[in-house]
Amino acid sequence: MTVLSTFTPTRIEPEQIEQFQQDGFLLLDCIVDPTTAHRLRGEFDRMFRGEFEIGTLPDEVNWQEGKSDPTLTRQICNGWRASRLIASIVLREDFGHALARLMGWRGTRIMSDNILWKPVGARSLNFHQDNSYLSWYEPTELCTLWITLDDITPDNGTMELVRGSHRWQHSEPEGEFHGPEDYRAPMRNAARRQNLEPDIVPVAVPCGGGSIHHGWVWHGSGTNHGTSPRRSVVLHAMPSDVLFKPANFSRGTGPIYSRYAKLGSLEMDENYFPTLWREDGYRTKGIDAFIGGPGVS
Ligand SMILES: O=C(O)CCC(=O)C(=O)O
Ligand SMILES: [Fe+2]
Repeated sequence: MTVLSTFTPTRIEPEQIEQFQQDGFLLLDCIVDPTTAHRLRGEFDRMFRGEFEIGTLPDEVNWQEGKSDPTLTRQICNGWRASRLIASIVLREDFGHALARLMGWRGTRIMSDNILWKPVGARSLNFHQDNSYLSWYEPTELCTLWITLDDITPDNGTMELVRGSHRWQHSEPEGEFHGPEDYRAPMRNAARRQNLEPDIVPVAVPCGGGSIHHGWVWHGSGTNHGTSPRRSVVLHAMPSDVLFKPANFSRGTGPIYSRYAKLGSLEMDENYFPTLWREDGYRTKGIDAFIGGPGVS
């Protein structure tokens, strides 16, 4: 049984930490309120039409209206660079605090955000372990806050998490990420190799709710067979003290995010991977001025 936790980001309870360590995830009843979810859905419309508020392009624009395959799930990564509304969610200090508490980190940086929109009929996202894409920094740790902007129904292609799979062996990415025929196959193969029976838990929560999952948890999502779209805002976060690992830039998402590596230094640049929260009170200067600038009401 998975209970829906109440999410008070600055007050993560010891029982929530225990459940997170056990299952590798938490399901949450309310992360953002309905008004915020409504505003975010409007921003999704604009961004997938190619209207980027700031004029900066996100790091990955994998779908645009009129140009891209309508059967694929729409995806933009690091939308926060292009939209202060997205930034006001994924750069929240209290979210950084909550993820650090669950992971036992001294601080939290954003690795990237993910803007996902699976319209009715749009295809699956392949099962994967997030950390297997991240060999470009170390320690390779990630924690993800996933927020749905629509009510989840049993058939509208919500994310599925496999309980306890953060303790499974680490697997390499396998197959196409967008729209594979059998989206659960890589996870089933991994389970078979280890003689394990997967316990698949759909993130079945109301609009504004969501989940937090550990970077080694297996997850993916099926085709949207429902009657309503499924949109999510995702914060992928890493520990504040990570460093680049130059030998591995060519793997996973390394070729995209290594463009922010400094010359002659393995340090992460605060401008591209800001620190959301740190136990000593530090937060990257300028985030709040950026978010609060004119144009965000
Ligand atoms: O929303 C989904 O279907 C998958 C999202 C995902 O892979 C993630 O949040 O790490
Ligand atoms: Fe993922």
